[in-house]
Amino acid sequence: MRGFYFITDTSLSRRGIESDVRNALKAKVEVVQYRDKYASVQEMYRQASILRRICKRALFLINDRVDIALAVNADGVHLGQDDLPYKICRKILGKNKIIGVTAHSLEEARQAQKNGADYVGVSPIFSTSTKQDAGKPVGVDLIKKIKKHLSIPIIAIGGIDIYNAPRVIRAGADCLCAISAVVTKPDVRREIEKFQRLFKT
Ligand code: 3NM
Repeated sequence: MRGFYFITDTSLSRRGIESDVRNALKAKVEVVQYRDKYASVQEMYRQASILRRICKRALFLINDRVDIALAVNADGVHLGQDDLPYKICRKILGKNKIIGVTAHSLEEARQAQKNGADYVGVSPIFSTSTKQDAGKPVGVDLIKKIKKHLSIPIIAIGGIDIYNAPRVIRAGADCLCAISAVVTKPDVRREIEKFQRLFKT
């Protein structure tokens, strides 16, 4: 895993999440995560089915919902610390699906790797208004610390924009996600490509 990790946001999107995902794929993202904290289960299923069909070459993950992931044959799920426990999700999904876990500390990251998580999401790096309950920023130092102790990929998220992204990458993030910095802009593809270029320098 390397480069920009795309996460949908229905309320911030200018042109809708389907258009955003198509643009993210044109910008060659390797991972697309469907995240919607407000949609009904039926709406989630409908949206996720559409995105599943679009994401042929990228990994398609679902935030939180193992049931939706199974229903649309997604490639895996992303779990927060308050979601279903990792071990239960692994049992339900089987060993071939991807499970990523959010960590706010070195201890949580270590536990995630020990459990068998495929990657760890480190968050929130900086302060963000996109997720109300994101908690206190952990800063790029936590990325450095986790990089030293873990071997699974690190995905950085929270308050990242094109200006602070170089620090995030230098700290050791394998991927980064920026939501408001891309989906609120008129040209989503171009914004993501700016981040993608940072990984090549
Ligand atoms: N998770 P933006 S912060 C989806 O802290 C999400 O776990 C977070 O949006 C966490 O790039 C976040 O606009 C939103 O700050 C990130």
